[in-house]
Parts: sequence; structure tokens; C-alpha cells
Amino acid sequence: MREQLAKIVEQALEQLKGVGDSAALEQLRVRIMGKKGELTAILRGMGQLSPQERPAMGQLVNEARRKLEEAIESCGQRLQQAEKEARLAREAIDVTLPGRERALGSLHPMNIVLEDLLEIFTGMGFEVVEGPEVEYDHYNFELLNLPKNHPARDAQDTFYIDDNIVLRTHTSPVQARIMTTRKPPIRIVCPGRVYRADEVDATHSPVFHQIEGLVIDEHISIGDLKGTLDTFAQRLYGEGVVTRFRPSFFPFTEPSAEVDLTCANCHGKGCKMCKGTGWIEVLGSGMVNPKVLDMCGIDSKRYTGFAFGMGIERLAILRYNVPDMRYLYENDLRFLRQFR
Ligand code: 2U9
Repeated sequence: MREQLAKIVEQALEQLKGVGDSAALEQLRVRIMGKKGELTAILRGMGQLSPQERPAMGQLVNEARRKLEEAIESCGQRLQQAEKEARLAREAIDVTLPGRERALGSLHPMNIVLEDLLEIFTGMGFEVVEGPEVEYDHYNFELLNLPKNHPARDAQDTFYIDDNIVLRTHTSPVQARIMTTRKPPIRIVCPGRVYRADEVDATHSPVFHQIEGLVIDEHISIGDLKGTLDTFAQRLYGEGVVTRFRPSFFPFTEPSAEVDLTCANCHGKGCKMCKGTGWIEVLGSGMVNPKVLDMCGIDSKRYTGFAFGMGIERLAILRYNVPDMRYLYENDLRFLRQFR
């Protein structure tokens, strides 16, 4: 029995040297000291010894057990320390590494221009109003003095949903809706998406954006229109900019004018951008046609008004010198990142 005990201790100490992790150590501990362990078996076997032999043997077994326990304990500590060091090495963070850059978005050039326009117009006392993009023929055409046979209603230009419903071809129906539901004074701007059955090229798209303005009150004159657009032009392009009105025709305004602004690139001297003229065509405008006022339920004997409209893409293209309108729609990051 002594020999057996010595062998167990010797073998266990030898095996402990080769143990590589806590799990293997636990396995070894159970194999020796567990309920069915080798040492436990010896303890059980002591029952067969004579009473004279038992104390000495008991002492030996206790000593062996203490020795093994100590060895296992110190081996466990060694392993834990090694495992902790390995974990720390694995989880080490290099605090000197540069941080990961977050990809920040930015405003689309169309939205930069739109925000500027809205700031200018709200600063002048205009209210911003929006309306539906799928619109009744009645608001998109009829109330704007574009009767059924008018050439501007040509199916070539307009997307029809059915006989009475279209994709709005301008934001004017938003103003028409306001006129039918409110009393003057009215001072609104209406930005939004509009639709025309155009082929796509460098300057055309079947979907584009407009902002239109409408002012109606007693005694509104063409002087108010000119003053409003001059102020707008100067806030958009700078102090020295003025407007030039050229006679034109729109069914919903009378008289009507196309409005040029001093070329912000050459200050009127003439350059490539304004094709040598010193002027950039930006707006359409006019005094609201009395027929339109009356059709919308506003007494044209008492009230007058002016209206204007412009394309937002055109403003963005002019401001940023964009060579082709399609850049504004394709969302190529190489293009968009230039506006950060
Ligand atoms: C109502 C009455 C009058 C809105 C106006 C224009 C002139 C105009 C174009 C400029 C370039 C649109 O983007 S564009 O193609 N717009 O020239 N728009 S006056 O007149 C209105 C609108 C609503 C009730």
C-alpha cells in the first residue's frame, strides 16, 4: 500500500508538470482526489488494515494528500496567471492608433440652394407652403387660365394619370389652392418637385424642382414685384446685382416678364457663363392675371397680385458651375463630396 501511495504521488507530480490549462488540471485533480479518485481508493482500502497499521498509514495518506493539494493549488495559480497574461496580451489595445473616421453625410447641392432660397424669402415675410405632386387638372391648369385646348397642356409635356388627374407640371396649383381657401393678404412661396414629359439631357429632366412665389393684397403693383425680386437677387448673389425685366407671356400673369440678374461671375462685364451678355436668365414673373384671381374667388376689382417662378436646378448649376444636370440626380459620391 505504501508503494502504491508513493507511486500515485510521484506520477501525479510528474503529470502536473505537463498540465497546460485549468481544464486539464481539474481533470487530473478529479482523477486523483475525486470521489472515485486513486487517492480516495487508498483511503477506502485502509478499512482492511489492522488497527496497528492504520495510524501510520493514515499519516502517510494525509501527508500525500496535503502534498498533492499544495502541488495542485500552486499549479492552478501558475496556470491562472499564465491564462490572465495571455488574455491581457490578446486584448491589448494600442491607444496610439489613429481613430476610425466616421463617414459624415452632407447637404445635397440642391438642398443647399433650397435652404438659401427659403431663408431669403421667409426673411422677407413669405410663408412656405407645399402641396400634392399628383394634382387635379382643375388646379394645375384650369384655374391658371390654361383651358382644355391650350398648347401648354399638350400630352407631350404632361404626364396624365387620367382625364382629370396629372403629375403637376409646376408648383402653381399650390398657389391656386391657397387662393381658393384663403383671403388676402397672401404672401407665400411654394417649393417642390414638378413633372414634365421631357427627354433627359444636360439641361432637361422629367422631374425637376421649382420655387414659385405669390403676393396678393390691395394696391400691389409691378413696383412691388420689381422691388421684391431686386432684394431677392441681392440677397442671393450680392449687393451689386440688379434685375432686368423683358416682356414675355404666361397665361396666368398679365403683364408677364422674364427676369435676368446681373451675372454674378463677371458682374455684368460679359463672360463665358452669361455668353458675353452680362445677364443671367433666372426667373419668370408677372402680375397675376385678373381672370385667375376671379376664377380662384378673389375679387380682381379690389385685389391685385404678383407671382414669380424659377427652377432650382438651374440656380444650383449656375452657382456651382455644374456642366450637366444629371450630376444633380446620380448621387455619385465623387460629385457630392465636393459640397462638404
Ligand atoms: C398663380 C398665379 C400665377 C407663377 C409664375 C412663372 C412666372 C415662371 C417658370 C420659371 C422657370 C417655371 O421652372 S420654370 O420652368 N415660372 O416663369 N411662374 S409667374 O405664376 C403664378 C402661379 C400661380 C395662382
